[in-house]
Amino acid sequence: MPLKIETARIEKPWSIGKMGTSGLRLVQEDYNRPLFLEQFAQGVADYFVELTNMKEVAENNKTLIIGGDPRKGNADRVRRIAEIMVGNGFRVIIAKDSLASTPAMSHTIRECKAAGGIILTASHNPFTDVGIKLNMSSGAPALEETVARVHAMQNEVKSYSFVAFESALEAGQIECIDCVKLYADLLDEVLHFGAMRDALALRPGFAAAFDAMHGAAGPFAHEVFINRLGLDATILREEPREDLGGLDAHGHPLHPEPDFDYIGELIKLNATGKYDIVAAWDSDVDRRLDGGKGFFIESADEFALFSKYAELIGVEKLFPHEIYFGRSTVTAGTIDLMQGYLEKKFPKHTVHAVETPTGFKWIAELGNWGVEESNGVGNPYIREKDGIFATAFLLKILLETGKTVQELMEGVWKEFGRVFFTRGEVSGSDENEKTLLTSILKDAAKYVGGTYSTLKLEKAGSWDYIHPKTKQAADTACAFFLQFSEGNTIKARFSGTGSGGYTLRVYCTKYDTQFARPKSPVTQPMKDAFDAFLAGAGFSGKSKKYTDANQPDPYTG
Ligand code: G16
Repeated sequence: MPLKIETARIEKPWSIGKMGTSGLRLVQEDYNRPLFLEQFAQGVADYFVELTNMKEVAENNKTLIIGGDPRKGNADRVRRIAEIMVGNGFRVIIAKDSLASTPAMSHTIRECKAAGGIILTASHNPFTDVGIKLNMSSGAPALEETVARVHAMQNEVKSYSFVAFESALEAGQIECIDCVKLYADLLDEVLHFGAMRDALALRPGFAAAFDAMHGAAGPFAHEVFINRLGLDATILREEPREDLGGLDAHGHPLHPEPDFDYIGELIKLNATGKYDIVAAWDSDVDRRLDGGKGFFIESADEFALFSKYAELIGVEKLFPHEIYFGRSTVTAGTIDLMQGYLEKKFPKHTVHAVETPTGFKWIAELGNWGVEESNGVGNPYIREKDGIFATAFLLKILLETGKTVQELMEGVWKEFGRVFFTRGEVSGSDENEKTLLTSILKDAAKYVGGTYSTLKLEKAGSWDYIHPKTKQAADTACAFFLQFSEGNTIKARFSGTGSGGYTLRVYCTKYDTQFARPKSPVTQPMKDAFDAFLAGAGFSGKSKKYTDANQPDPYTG
C-alpha cells in the first residue's frame, strides 16, 4: 500500500530562533506551543531534502536517525518528528525506546550511512528545558552554514507533511535500532574489551562507582561496564527518568551535569577511597567527570593523560599525516605544553595543538580528538564528545599501568606542569546588563596597566578563530581575554545553551610547575581581580558559581 502523506497548514507560523552552541534549547512551554515542533521539524526536513537532492548521494542517504535523552516529552517528540520526516520522503531509524546518547547517535549515523540525525536533548540543562541538535552525515554537529540555512528554512515554513506513525512503521519506513549494542560494539573494537577483562581478572577487588544522573547514560554504562567488561560497578541514578532526578531540596530542578555542584553522592563515595574509578555523565552522555580513589580529574588534564597514551587506541592510525589535538580556547592549555613530547611520540606526523571556538563541532571537524571546558572529550572513532568512552579509556589506562588516577595525573603534571583551572559565571536576566558587560569586555584594552585587587592587567582583547585548514577567520570574537600579572589569565564568553537570561562564562587559568598545591588560593586572586575589574568599569554584578567551590582537593597545604 502506498503511504498516505497528509499535509496541514500552519496558520500562524512561529519565529524560530537560531541554534546556539549546540542545538536550539528552550523551556518546555516554548517547544510545546501548538505546531512549534511541526514547524521546526518541517524546516529540518526541507533542509535535508535540499541537501540530499543537491549532491550525488547513495540510496540509503535518504535516511535520518532520531533519538535523544529521556527528558519529559521526548519520546512523543521523537515519534512526531519521525512522522514528519517520512512525510517528506525519508526513511527513519529511531533509537530503541527513543533513547540514545549523543555519541551513540553520531556513531549510528555513520554506521547507517544516513544523511544526518536529529538528537533530542538539552544536555546539561534541567528537565524543564528541551533541546534539539542536528548532526550531519559525518556524524558531526551541524556547522554555521547549515545552522543558518536551517534557520532560514524553518522560518519560511507554512505547512507540514506527515505520515501516521503506525502506517510508516508497517511500511518499513520507520525502523528501530539498538544504539546501545551498536555503540558498545564500537567501544569493544576500539578498546579491546577481551584484554581489559583479562586484566580485570588479575585485579580482584577493583571497584567502580558511577552516576548516570537519571539521563540516557544508565543503559550504556550497564552494557559497557557491567555486561561486557564484568566490572564490579555501583551505578547511582541508573534509571533514565523523564524528570532527570526532579527537584533538589530547595525545589529547584536538578541539573544532569557532571559538575561538583550536582554529584554529591558520588563525591561521598569517592571520598571513601574504595573505588578505583568513578565517573558521572550528563543527560546525553557526551560529557564526563572521571576520577578514582578520592581524586577527580579536570577535563584538560585528563585529555593530556589520554594524549600520553593515545597509541593504546591507535589515534595515529586515524590521522594519515597530521594529528590535530584540539581544545576549545577557554579550556586549560595543558595539551599545548605537550607539543614537543607529542612530536617525538609521533615522528611520522605533523602535530598540531589547535585552539578552537567553544562547541565540540569545531573539534569534531578536525578529527574529533580534543577536549573542551565543559567536561567533554572526543572519541576519535566518531564525531562527538563522548562520556562513556572517556571513562572506559581511563579504565584501560589504569589497567595497563597499574597506577591510581592520582599517580597518573601527578606523572603528567611532573612532566609538563599543571594548569590550574576554574570556571564561574556572571548571570542575569536584564538585556541592558548584558549589553554593558559586552561593551566593557570589548573595550577592556583601555584598562591595561590598571591594578585590580592584587593583579595588574597586562593585556586584553579578543581571541578570534582562524581555521587551521582553510585559514579563514571566524565572523565574531570567540572569547574575550584579560591577561593579568604572574600568568593569571581570564577568558570570558557568553553561553549559547541557556533558555533564558544571559550567562557570561568566566574561565580562569594559571600555569604552575608546583602542582601539589591547593587550588583555591591559586584561583582566588583571579576571581577577585575579575570582580574588581568589573566594578572599576562600572558593572555592579559579581562572578559566582566557580567550579572549584565544591571540588574535593587532594592538596590541603
Ligand atoms: C555544548 C557544546 C560544548 C559547550 C557546551 C556549553 O555541549 O557542544 O562545546 O561547552 O555546550 O556551552 P555554553 O558554554 O555555550 O553553555 P552540550 O553537551 O551542552 O551539547
